[in-house]
Amino acid sequence: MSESHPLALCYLSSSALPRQPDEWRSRMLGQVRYGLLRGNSGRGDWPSIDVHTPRLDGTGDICEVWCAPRPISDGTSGGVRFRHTEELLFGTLTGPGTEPAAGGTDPLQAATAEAYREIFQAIDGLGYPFLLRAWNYFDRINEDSRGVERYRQFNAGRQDAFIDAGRAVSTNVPAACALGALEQPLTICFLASRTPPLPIENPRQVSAYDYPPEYGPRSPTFSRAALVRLAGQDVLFVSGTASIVGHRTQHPDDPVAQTRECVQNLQAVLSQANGQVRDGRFTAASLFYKVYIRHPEHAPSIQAELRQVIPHSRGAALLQADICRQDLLVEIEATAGVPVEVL
Ligand code: 3EB
Repeated sequence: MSESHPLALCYLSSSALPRQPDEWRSRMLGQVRYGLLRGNSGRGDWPSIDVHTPRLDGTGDICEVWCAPRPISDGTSGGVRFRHTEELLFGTLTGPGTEPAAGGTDPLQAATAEAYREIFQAIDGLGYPFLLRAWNYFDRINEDSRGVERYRQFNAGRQDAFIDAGRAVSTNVPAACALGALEQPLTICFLASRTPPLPIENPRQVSAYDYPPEYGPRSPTFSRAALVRLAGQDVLFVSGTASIVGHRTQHPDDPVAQTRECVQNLQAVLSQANGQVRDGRFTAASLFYKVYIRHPEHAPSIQAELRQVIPHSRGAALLQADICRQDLLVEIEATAGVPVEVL
């Protein structure tokens, strides 16, 4: 692992974590463990969450580990567990499970608003006010509860919290993703910084914060990517990227065509970002991908297509998850500009 970079990524199984040298583990900002999980092995002295998204490309789990040269300190703030460096803060938060409550606002909307309030309180209080990237997971994302789809309730709660905190709900918004995982209480991890990112949009797509109301009364609050310069290193956090052109889903019944469309959208985002950086070009081939797939039986054809269209990538983790629109079969995300180690 590159020791000089302000931010680096490592992918390994949780069983391999304890085998890493202490010095390596001392650089961990935090960990996200993906798979069909039992128990909570692989936990340590850093923020950590488990995401119940079975692996479709192997057995066991895969941990995404964020590393930094010398994390300065860690702690908790409300429900947020965090660890930070001079420039960056990684945090995790797990909300309450969403048992339907009697009457009032739907519990997921309220839980989401509360979670984001706690995140904003934490990052504002600690001096890392710029939310760069958020990963959101919760169960039954496409199910209705009280006549409203849970993803839409999540969007309402998220937007409530941004507004209550006096934050922008368009243009200057973080990169994000929101996926459905199995029996998953609202679970969020995020990166925040001391310096503001540059939000990146995709010219092929309507900005999500400008989606028309047919996708829900409250628009999603995210940008297509967030570009941040950390000690001379340009890092690009690419949001979950799906088969959407304009605001419409493309190829509703064709997982392979959706995969191709996702990659075209990714390329468009990378190329927008490349127009904003002085040196170094972000390329699709240099990335390691997380690929969320709705139906496990689509995994082989999606994987084959990805190998065709991005032949020399650093690889990918294929995970079973529900995507936020019923007709989306696949969603792809990555982080560019960070060294990636796949152990
Ligand atoms: C889309 O482009 C697909 O609600 O945070 C992608 C990334 C999607 C982030 C979110 C949703 C989110 O609209 C879905």
